[in-house]
Amino acid sequence: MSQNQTLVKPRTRLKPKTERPKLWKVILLNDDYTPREFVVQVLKAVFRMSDSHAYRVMMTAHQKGACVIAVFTKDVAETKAKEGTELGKQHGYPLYFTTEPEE
Ligand code: TYC
Repeated sequence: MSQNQTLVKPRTRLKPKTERPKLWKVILLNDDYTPREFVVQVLKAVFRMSDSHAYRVMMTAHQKGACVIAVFTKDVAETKAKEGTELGKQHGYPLYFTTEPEE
């Protein structure tokens, strides 16, 4: 066999492909007591939504019982859900944000 023949050997991957971190949904739950306008203010403050987007999200939760707001990494999702829920609590409202992993 020739000495300088280049052998191209398919190499099995040593470095595992980096998996994307799973994303978590932040979900707004409806309740009977929190004023609509307050929900809109919280959505704007915590999730940086425009007035019209916040209003649509609030109305979806109001009519359907819940509305997915956005997806974030686990840490960010939990922090934002806590911030929103805490703002409601500070004003005596049962406003509640929860999180769940995306499939
Ligand atoms: N249902 C509330 C009301 O009628 C308004 C509301 C909307 C509260 C969405 C929570 O996630 C919510 N005052």
